[in-house]
Amino acid sequence: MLNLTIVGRGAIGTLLAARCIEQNIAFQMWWRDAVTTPLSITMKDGKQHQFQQGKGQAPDILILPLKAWQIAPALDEFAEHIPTSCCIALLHNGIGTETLALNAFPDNPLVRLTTNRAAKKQQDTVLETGYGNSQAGWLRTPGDQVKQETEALFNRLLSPCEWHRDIRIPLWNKLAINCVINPLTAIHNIANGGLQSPHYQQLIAQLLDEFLLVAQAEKLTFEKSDLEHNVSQVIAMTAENYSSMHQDIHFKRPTEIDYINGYLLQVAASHGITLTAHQALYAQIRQLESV
Ligand code: KPL
Repeated sequence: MLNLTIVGRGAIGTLLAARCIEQNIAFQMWWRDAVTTPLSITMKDGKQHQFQQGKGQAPDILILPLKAWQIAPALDEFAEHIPTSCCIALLHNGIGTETLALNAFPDNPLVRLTTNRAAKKQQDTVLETGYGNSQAGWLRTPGDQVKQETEALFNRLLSPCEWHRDIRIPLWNKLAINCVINPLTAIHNIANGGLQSPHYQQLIAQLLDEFLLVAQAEKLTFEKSDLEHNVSQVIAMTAENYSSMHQDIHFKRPTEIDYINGYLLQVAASHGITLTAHQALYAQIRQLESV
């Protein structure tokens, strides 16, 4: 049986641990030794689970369900302790940690995931807030047997989970959603559903136009109507929820802006493209982070 290790005390990591219990998958959680309080989660169906720090067996699969900005320090921390056979899985919003992981672990299999499952955390208590599908793709593919076992495991853990030959497509699709909903809800201090107001429609259209310019420069093909549909569908389906960036600003935590609008701005700059609307949101979030 594969030894699955989930790193950190984040909302999505805790949700994965609960999914392991539901799916009868053996796992351990790793977090800093100094933290001794258990983590607890309440699922949408009302079931509750509690977790303690694991025993420290060497993992076969190491999942990093962390904030994007926590990935670089985590990679540094694990680089020396993880065997080359261990599969490293990155699961976070935004884009930009993939090359870091490929360089930090030059021989390990690497998988990149994104999920629409949702959970939120306050202190040591997590609440499952939404169901959704997940997308996955290999950044570095292992041999056939490990590949099949790993894919089967993620299919159970994050079901329904769709595997892509080019993970960039689902990652950019999610980026389009996050680079609209996350900064706008954080700046205007509203739940996702607040973006249904006519007041925001022109700006949302401009943000998507700018996104498309960069995607085209990267030779990634998206239809504007699909992006508009996806953004409004997520807004409607998560209307009552507060976005992760809203929560980060609210609780005075660092945001993932550098991996969302910041990533888009960086790719745009590499093509000589200026994005006024994304630049303005980026500056406003940076300002909010500093107060
Ligand atoms: O991924 C999200 C987030 O909050 O980070 C969305 C899809 C915007 C849901 O709130």
